[in-house]
Amino acid sequence: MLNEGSKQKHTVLIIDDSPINIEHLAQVLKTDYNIKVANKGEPGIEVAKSQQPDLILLDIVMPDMDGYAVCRRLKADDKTRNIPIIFITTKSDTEDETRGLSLGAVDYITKPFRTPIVKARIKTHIKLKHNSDLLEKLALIDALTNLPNRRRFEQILKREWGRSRRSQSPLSIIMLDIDHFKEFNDHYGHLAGDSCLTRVAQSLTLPLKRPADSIFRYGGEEFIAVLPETDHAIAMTLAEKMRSQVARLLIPHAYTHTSHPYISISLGAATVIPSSRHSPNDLVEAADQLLYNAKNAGRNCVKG
Ligand code: GH3
Ligand code: MG
Ligand code: MG
Ligand code: MG
Repeated sequence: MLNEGSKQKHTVLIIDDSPINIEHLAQVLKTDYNIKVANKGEPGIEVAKSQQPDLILLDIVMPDMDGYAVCRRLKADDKTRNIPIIFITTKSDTEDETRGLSLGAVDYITKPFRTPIVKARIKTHIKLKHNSDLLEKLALIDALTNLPNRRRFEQILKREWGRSRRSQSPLSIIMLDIDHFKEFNDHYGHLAGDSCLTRVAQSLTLPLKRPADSIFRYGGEEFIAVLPETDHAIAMTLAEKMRSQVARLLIPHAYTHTSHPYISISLGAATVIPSSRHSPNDLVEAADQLLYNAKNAGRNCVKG
């Protein structure tokens, strides 16, 4: 999907009941695009879901299910909602075009079409889709550390809360914060602070081996990990691994007021089997309180 700039061709799905139309479109597009075809609505929807094309060219007049119905179905499904759809049809009434666009199609081309115009429009819409994907991605990533940000954390926590609640499995989070980081910035400078944050962020990812586990930059020098299907003992072990991973970076910090004159972190690990009696926010607050306890206990430690 995000293959702009690479050699890989984008994929265009043509849904049309007429073999002649499909053949004609495929002929003019195949040098620039990978072409997938379907001659009916239902198989077209299936191909869209499984192949995730970059754009769909959709006929309107088809037996069984017309293009409007196909469009409505594609827009109602999370898997296909964001794929741009261009209607390509002989129906040239204002009403038809208005209806097509109001269903969420990005464009409406009437037949007979002019090949260069169709190509230009497809190119524009794929480019726009690429840009909006990129923006969406960037909005969820922290620019300094490259970790997903707090907004992404809120999405993932909500999703994992729902999953764990349905499966009645434990959900853990680890909240952590760099010790005496203000002093570090004050003495070594903000640029050194930034580079320290990046290195800490990188090392925090190392103990998280399962694809379901993720870590986010929660705030300035605070990070938070979401660990689905993880009981408290495992969460504590992971938190301890994170602590030692950061301590092992041996980033000098002469003003840390701890016995370890290097950058260290304090962590709080909280676990819950989600139910209606708790909210995701309660879990975050519990981890925050435990982190506070770790700070009070002398820092560079885990509380759970
Ligand atoms: P504690 O051990 O209690 O957490 O003390 P602390 O000094 O780490 O806590 P405090 O919250 O007072 O200070 C956090 C500091 O983190 C303040 C700010 O200068 C620094 N900080 C936050 N975000 C960034 C950043 O993006 N870059 C840099 N260089 N510093 C940051
Ligand atoms: Mg037709
Ligand atoms: Mg701090
Ligand atoms: Mg802090």
